[in-house]
Amino acid sequence: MPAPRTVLLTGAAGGLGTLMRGLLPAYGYDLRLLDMRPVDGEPDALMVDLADRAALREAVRGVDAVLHLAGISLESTFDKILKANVEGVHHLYEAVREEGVPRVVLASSNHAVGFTPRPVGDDPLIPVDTPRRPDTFYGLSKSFGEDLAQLYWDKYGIETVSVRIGACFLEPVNVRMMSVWMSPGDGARLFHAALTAPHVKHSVVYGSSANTRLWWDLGPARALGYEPQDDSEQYAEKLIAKHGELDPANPDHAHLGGHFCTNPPVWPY
Ligand code: NAI
Ligand code: 15L
Repeated sequence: MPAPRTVLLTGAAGGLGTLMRGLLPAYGYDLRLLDMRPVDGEPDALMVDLADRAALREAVRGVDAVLHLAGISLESTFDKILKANVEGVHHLYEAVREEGVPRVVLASSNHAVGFTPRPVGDDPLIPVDTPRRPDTFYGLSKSFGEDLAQLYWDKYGIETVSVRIGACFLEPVNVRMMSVWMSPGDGARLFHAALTAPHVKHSVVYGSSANTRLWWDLGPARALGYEPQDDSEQYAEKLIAKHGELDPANPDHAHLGGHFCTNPPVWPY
């Protein structure tokens, strides 16, 4: 596959979409933006709901790849998750198949494996082939997305990198996040690697920085050419002074998914 130039970025109005539409053009991409909401400062962005199959097909026409970030990004009702994240991702893959787009980079999430106990002490890092253990309907929809991506590779030869993103924000805001944090700069590096690596078939990788307190294996991401530059440890003193170290007796600290396992944040719409 030649290096993609024109990339459809879905979810462009969201937090991660906003960070990536700022950073990815420096890698030479011509981004086509899509969201169901207006995208600040981008009057040409396509306002399309993932429910609208005809509009989605038009949106993917002619692009070299899709970076699919759109969808519900927290817990919600099963019905809302079903529409946005299950039917929505199916509609996206159907559009991609119909229009012959060769590569998708899919925003999966650590919450597809959120009930996996976090490593403690000398425990090995969690591999990408650890059994799926979703911690929410949201995590379950990400698990579905990974399976759908595998199906579209096996059946139609559409390549996908499913990125189980940890938490991509400007800074980690709690002690768990020091283990799963992906700096925006590393996010752009990883998405660029996922868009350009040759012969990815369907690959699943974890998405985070090279954190000192990392919980999972970044080997598969590095195999795509990803070279993380950041480490959340620079925030450790401040965060530990504020919150203390992780407490093994606290259920919110027991699993990869943190408080999504106990009291997940709910999507507001
Ligand atoms: P966000 O909630 O800020 O943005 C999601 C965007 O998707 C919103 O702008 C929303 O309008 C759009 N959207 C939702 N439903 C849609 C629909 N039916 N049709 C069209 N657009 C729709 O989420 P964020 O943080 O930017 O995350 C982006 C993606 O990355 C999500 O898929 C999320 O699950 C995934 N992810 C993000 C992480 C992070 O740290 N930000 C961590 C793990 C996964
Ligand atoms: C996610 O999947 C969410 O989309 C994001 O908002 C963060 O909360 C992140 O996981 C996390 O695990 O912290």
